[in-house]
Amino acid sequence: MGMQVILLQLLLCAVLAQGQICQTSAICMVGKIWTPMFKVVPQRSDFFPKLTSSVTSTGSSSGSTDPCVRPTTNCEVAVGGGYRYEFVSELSTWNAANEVCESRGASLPQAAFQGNSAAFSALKSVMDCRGDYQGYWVPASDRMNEGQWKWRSGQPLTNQDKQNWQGGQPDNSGEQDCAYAGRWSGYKWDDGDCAGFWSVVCESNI
Ligand SMILES: [Ca+2]
Ligand SMILES: [Ca+2]
Repeated sequence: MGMQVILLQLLLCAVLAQGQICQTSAICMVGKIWTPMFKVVPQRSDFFPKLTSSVTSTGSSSGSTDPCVRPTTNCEVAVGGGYRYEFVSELSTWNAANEVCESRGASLPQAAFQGNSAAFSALKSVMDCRGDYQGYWVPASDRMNEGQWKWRSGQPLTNQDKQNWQGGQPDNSGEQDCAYAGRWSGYKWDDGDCAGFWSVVCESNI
């Protein structure tokens, strides 16, 4: 990725953050993609209603000082319901999130949101693992046809799938076409900007 692209992403982040502070601490390789490691610091209490100012992660930390090496914890991988879940990225766009999972032979979490409660419990334990990440991408979008939500695989969302939405969502506020699960709602979904930045857990069959 060239510097111009990185600068563009910085600009995008600044625009999309809308009142939050956008910082980049390092340019790191995520999967095969050079990615700025943004730290979006929420300032709007209405956007992150349950965010606390000092949240520490659970589990043991590796204590690395390399900005491209996340402190690892013993709760970033979990297995349940026939699926394996692994935390792989702090902040990615929806496209990059799908690509980083697919490059690992996995996908963003889908089975966990389709009634597989053991899978959801495993996914939740990974999403809860690091308390400072507030949202996680879901492989569903309505980018092709507004209001026609589909899984990344192309399958339309069923009525049961749609029970994942938070109350009042999806609202397409300001053009929102990609789904993410918000910690503050118990990981119910909101539609967000596909170029926004949320965290990434990958799902794979075991
Ligand atoms: Ca939309
Ligand atoms: Ca929304």
